[in-house]
Amino acid sequence: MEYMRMLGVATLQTRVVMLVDLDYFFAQVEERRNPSIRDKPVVVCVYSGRTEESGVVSTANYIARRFGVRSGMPIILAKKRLKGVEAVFLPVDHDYYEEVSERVTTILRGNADDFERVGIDEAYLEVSRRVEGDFGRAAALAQLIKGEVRDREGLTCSVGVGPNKVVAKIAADAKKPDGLTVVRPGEVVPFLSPLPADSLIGVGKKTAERLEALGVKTIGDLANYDVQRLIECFGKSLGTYLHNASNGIDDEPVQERGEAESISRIATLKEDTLDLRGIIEVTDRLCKEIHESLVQRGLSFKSVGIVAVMKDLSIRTRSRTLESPTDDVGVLRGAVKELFERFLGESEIEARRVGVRVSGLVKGMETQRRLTSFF
Ligand code: TTP
Ligand code: MG
Repeated sequence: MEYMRMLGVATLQTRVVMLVDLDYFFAQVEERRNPSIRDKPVVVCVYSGRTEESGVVSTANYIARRFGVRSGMPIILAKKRLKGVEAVFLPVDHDYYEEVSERVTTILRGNADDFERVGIDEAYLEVSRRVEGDFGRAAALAQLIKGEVRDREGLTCSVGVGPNKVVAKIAADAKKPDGLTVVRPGEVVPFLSPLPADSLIGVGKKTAERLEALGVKTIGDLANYDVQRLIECFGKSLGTYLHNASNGIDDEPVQERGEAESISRIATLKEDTLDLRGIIEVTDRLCKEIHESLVQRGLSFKSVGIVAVMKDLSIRTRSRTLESPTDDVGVLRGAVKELFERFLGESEIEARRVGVRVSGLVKGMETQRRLTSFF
């Protein structure tokens, strides 16, 4: 082992991954800004402007959730549920939440070997090296991080710790708000088995319905389902993923998304839709434009991302990192199609605008090959 280390060869050790998710984020930031609303139901809204009350709920604090208020619900319905209660309705202040999010990101990044922000209030931290594969130390580190976020930003978060991203994510959802759930490698299967199949990332409403038709309700059912049949039903990529993830297997790396250097294009759809074919028609055009720009600049990309601005104006993003950089427009189109396929399967509301982004940009592979063959 020592000898391997001397040679600089990475030794195999248990991975330890954390998912940190801020609690009722937008509403919690509003509570912190104005602590006098803390004991009341707080509902943060995206007002569409058509009438005074038209629009949807972005998020709500846990007091409001006890009255049945949920993200994505029409404001009118939230008001109905809170009738007779002294509740606070506020408009979203996205720029402010983004600022807070960036400061939290800095705290989290400082506690990770590798870091990946996945949304405005969520990030993966690879901590394998700093805790030397020890889950007890990881739990202590998670408490430390929660303390730092609380002391410096006045916010609570929920943390999941597991041997990979899939497990960490589900663990973080297991106890909220202000939760900490640690799932050691030996506990993964019993932890996952009883949970509904749609607790897995990537299993949205549609996929869950199709699984249910196959008699698959829990992650345990999915883990025991024949992998070949899953591939027949869902295609190679999703089928293999469902099989592995339900068995607690996932080796997706935690990695920074390289957002600093990226090329992106976005377009508004003719009508709000969830139809894959219509969306792909638009994104194929965006891919072509991005490809042109890449060729002009002699660049290859390592990551592909999609963005969707939904009917309620919320913004959703997904991305994938490739095994090696490429400038192939076919690979780009394929990755975008796959990401949208999975994303649309999970989404309940229609998309209004869609976009494509490539990042992790490096100088073109062709150039590199030519240079190497020169010597
Ligand atoms: P989430 O982390 O999904 O939700 P949350 O942080 O409000 O609550 P939880 O305690 O369950 O983690 O989303 C993060 C933020 O994204 C949320 O505060 C508001 C915004 N958002 C929307 O605008 N619309 C939506 O439909 C959802 C789900 C979130
Ligand atoms: Mg959250």
